[in-house]
Amino acid sequence: MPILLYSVSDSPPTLAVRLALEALGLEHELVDVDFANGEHLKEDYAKKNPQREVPTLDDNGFLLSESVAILQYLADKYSKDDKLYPRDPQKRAIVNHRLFFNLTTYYRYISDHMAPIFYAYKRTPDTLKKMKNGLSVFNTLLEREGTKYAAADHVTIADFPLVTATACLEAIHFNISSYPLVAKWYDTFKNENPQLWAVVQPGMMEVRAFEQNPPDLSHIAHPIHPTLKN
Ligand SMILES: N[C@@H](CCC(=O)N[C@@H](CS)C(=O)NCC(=O)O)C(=O)O
Repeated sequence: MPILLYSVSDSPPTLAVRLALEALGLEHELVDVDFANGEHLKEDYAKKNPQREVPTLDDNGFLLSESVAILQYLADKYSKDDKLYPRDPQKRAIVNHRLFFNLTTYYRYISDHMAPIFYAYKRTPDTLKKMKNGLSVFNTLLEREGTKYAAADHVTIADFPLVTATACLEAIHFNISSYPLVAKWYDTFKNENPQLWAVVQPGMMEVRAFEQNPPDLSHIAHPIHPTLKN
């Protein structure tokens, strides 16, 4: 049975995992989760992922959620060499650092700033400030390490979620030129990896469309978002 990935087409963490599947050349099937109707919140889905989030991987019955854990698992299990996820402890530590930097800071603040599209929170000077701080830190990391990609001179799994997070900024027309090394890294990724960018671009365009016309999720009873029914 091929690998299954429970997915939402414009979800940045889902797209990051799809980049890994593509980079590893793994046969897989996307199982579309009907986010707009709260399918991920239902008990059936919660059996697969109690966090009620996408993505969730099903590798022949082995269920795994949290995109970073999935990226690490796929690279560990299926990579033919150690380029995408180096085995050298220090090189691997840099990749892990970038993955956690993205999860805890960079994407977190981008997502908080973007969330109003989906959940009618307010975009505030504070969400903007935190997002800009994440960008500034990423720019500094690229400057200090002097690498072409986020964690090495070649693509690693660290680039995947950082790219899909940055694609959200492109979707909402946030200009990243004040962070020149981030802008250069993002362009390099797109230009040197067109087959990977082709995975992300349609999702980025969907987020862009939602920025113009936010989806109406008000009918969904959601356990954590106070702007929806509880
Ligand atoms: N830390 C998780 C975050 C996943 C996540 O935030 N997924 C969003 C879609 S982009 C989700 O499923 N949200 C559920 C909801 O908002 O109800 C990961 O990296 O996999």
